[in-house]
Amino acid sequence: MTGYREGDTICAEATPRGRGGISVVRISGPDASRLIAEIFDKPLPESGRFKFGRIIISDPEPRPLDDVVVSFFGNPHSYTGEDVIEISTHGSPVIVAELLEVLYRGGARSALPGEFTFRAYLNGQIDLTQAEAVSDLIDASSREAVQVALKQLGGGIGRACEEIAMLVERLLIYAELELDFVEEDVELSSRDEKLQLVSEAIEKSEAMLSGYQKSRRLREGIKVVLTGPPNVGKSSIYNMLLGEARAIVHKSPGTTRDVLSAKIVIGSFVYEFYDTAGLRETPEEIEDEGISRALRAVEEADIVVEVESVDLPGFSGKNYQMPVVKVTNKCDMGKPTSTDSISISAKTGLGIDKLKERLLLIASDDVKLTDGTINRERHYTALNSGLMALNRGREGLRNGVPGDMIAEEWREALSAFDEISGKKRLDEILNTIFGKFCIGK
Ligand SMILES: Nc1nc2c(ncn2[C@@H]2O[C@H](COP(=O)(O)OP(=O)(O)O)[C@@H](O)[C@H]2O)c(=O)[nH]1
Ligand SMILES: [Mg+2]
Repeated sequence: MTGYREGDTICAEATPRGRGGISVVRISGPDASRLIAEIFDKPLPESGRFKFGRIIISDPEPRPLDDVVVSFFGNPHSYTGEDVIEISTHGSPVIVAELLEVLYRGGARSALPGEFTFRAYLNGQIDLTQAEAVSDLIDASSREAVQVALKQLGGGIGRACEEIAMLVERLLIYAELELDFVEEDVELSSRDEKLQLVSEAIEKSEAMLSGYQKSRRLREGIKVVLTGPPNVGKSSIYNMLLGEARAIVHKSPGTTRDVLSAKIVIGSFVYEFYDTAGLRETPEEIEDEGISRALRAVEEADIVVEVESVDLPGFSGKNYQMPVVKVTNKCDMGKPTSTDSISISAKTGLGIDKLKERLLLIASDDVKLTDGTINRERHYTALNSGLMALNRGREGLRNGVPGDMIAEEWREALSAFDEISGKKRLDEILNTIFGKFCIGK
């Protein structure tokens, strides 16, 4: 288990350790107001208010420690759902250490990592996905990641799961009731009605799953594959984007045979670029393998960059599943013939910024995530197993499988959806989520 105890009063420094403008010490639990009454020279402010005053400690003679601001958030209108008091001191590690010492002596205990957030979860202030969002928000390293975490903090995932769970709950209730009346052969709802309920649940689950792919890309990198015939300058563009000569560039066609990849950051997105073998009809044997690898890379791409050059004009005319950016290279040699492509020169750097801008635009368009977008392996696994149970249940309904067996599928689906929002408090889930927190959160 997480090692958290409930019911006692915890305290910790909520700001990073060290010297600064202010430091904040946070206290949560039933003894919070008593602890402050013992050391603050003013009465506790009303809930939701703050008061400026002095901390005086007995050492054993009374001695002033610091002038502080005390904020009070009365149960249940606080982060944790308990009485919470935040003391803003001057940002000195010595003051903070002494203050904490006094609180320990008064009966408070040092909070474990993530324990404030854990209490918020226990007291129903937030669900598990929101607790994860708090940790994501603190860890976010790009603007987009902050956006995603903030959305999740709003509880959209929990609500989306709840919507699906309610559909499944109805199916389960029908199934259980019908089992009770099995002798009388009562049917509380028609098979069509049940099929409609489960289909709706399946559709919603699938929509949530597809959003996952996008949000994962945000963190792991957007796959951009350079493709086109040999010698148009794919490797040169790749090197230019990376800012170093990673791929071999040569005037003889068919130089690139393996797929190379490297990550770079454009704007606040991470892109993973792939340089591939040129696509041509009559290659040598080893090049043939390179070409099939190139084709596979294109299939897995998030964005395809198709390259032609002034001396070797012509695009493939292929239809791709993903966004395509057309690029005409070697514009230092003359004017391009096609008009719907970006003119660049890997030799002089002309137009490279335009290419980057286009890639940025595609990525930002692509990540307009909805409220219910899941973004963790944990969500994905649970959602997926819920979806599989729903599909099995639907098959069962269609094939006239006995009601008790179908009910089992609904139960499994329901527990999968509850697992995401944490309605079911599984020890191991709690450990992995709260174990990563820092103290004071
Ligand atoms: N003039 C000019 N030559 C280029 C440019 N980009 C590539 N090349 C030349 O075109 C040839 C093929 O380049 P490479 O990057 O190996 O093409 P790839 O086969 O598509 O990877 C090399 O001789 C490069 O020096 C460019 O922008 N301008
Ligand atoms: Mg090449």
